[in-house]
Amino acid sequence: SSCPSSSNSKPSTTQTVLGREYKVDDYTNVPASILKRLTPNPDLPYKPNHPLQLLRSQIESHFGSNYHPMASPFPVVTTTLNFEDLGFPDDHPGRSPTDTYYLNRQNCLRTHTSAHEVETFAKGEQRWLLTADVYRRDEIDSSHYPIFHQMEGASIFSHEDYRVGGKVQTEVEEMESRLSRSKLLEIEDEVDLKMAGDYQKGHDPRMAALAVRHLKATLNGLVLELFGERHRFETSGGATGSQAEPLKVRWIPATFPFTSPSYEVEVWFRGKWLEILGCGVVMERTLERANVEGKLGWAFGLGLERIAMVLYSIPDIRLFWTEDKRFLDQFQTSTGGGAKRTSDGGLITFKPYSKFPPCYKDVSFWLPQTSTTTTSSTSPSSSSQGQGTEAKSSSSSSSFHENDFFEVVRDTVGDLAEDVVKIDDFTHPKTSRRSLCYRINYRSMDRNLENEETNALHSKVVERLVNELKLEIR
Ligand code: FA5
Ligand code: MG
Repeated sequence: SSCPSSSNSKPSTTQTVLGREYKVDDYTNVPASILKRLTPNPDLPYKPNHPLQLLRSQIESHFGSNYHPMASPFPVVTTTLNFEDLGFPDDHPGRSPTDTYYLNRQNCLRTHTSAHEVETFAKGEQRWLLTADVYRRDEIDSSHYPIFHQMEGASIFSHEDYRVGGKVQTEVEEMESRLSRSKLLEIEDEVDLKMAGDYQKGHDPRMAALAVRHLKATLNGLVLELFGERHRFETSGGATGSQAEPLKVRWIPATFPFTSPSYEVEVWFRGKWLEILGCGVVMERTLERANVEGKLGWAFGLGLERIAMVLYSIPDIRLFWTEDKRFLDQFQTSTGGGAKRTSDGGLITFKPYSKFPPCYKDVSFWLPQTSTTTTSSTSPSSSSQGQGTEAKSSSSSSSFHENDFFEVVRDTVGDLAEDVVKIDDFTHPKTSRRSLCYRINYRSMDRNLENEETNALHSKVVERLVNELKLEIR
């Protein structure tokens, strides 16, 4: 697919990514700051005992030898793999260049590990786990980062295995009875099948229902493994689980173009519902594209950072990228295999080292005037709509999209931006021109930022906003 480099190809019309060449076109939007972080063999680019690595191994060993851990594939995928094969309609908001990094119209940085479902099933894999770096243009705060990691898991069985008393039923009953004995898990599941999406046309509803039960028992077991012990530890001060509150999990109906029925799983943890994964019964389309016949099953995709932040009390997503030993050393006390415990049997909890002072800088600007400005004062707010179909409205007026603003900030100052919030949104009553004000909070995780350095960074950001986004500073 990539054109061979020839002496007459102009350097400005192609871009080389890890030795592969991509033709630049009107969709190309991957900034240098992201390009330089792609790694040739992105098998979690971390040191041993990095918290993401610990979490990944804990999940892999929980799933055991039935599930084959796959190597992380190359991060650039075709839009066919990332979207079309999975049934994303052409106008799905997740496909917009405001949300996705494109090398060109045909190739993007994968936005989710589901991009590898078709290939993996096509290899004949039936029960597998695949962990990889994924990329999304998104807002800037303590839980969003343009690069994060997902783990995809899937399990398919042949129709034969779904018969009464067959392999699937046996496994389901085993898992369900283990869960009910644990008494640690309270599952809220008042999901009406209609809301979670119908069983698929080609599926025998009894098989699909059993696949859903298998999915639920499997993932409830994972939740118990990840959060159960910690929960017991916290609510009863380390005592045994007898009087501990059960861990609450809920299954929320969801919509993904590549599963039906579909769910999001949330866990009640430290006073909040935390979304940890999306999942569902794999669309027939996916298996057809993979040339797999006579099988059905489920897939899930979970966000490793989000879970690790909660499990290990990591307050800021940028910490996963720090080289600071004060962070990394805290996870070195493993006891081997899985390693979620310290040497004295406690659970690893990150102890934040002293925070350096923040430094706020505001920037106010008028949006560029466009020919047909249907200015609306409703705030566009968060742009991330994930890979489901719960589309949020993106930016209202003109061609401005928040993610372009965030990208300039990220690309200019990197991890020195802690968060960016919109603090004003105003439309002039006479001219109908719209003005926005954002507050950028500059703070290093590792060192003190001098005011002069921050000023210089901020001026650079402002300069790029003017030159690249044509914003008029107020
Ligand atoms: C997906 O990406 C689907 N591919 C998941 C899936 C797989 C559904 C297989 C069905 C079958 P979503 O966009 O909701 O869905 O992301 C999945 C998880 O990734 C979220 O639950 C969250 O834990 C994590 N996540 C999403 N966006 C971010 C982000 N910007 N930063 C960190 N973690 C994120
Ligand atoms: Mg989601």
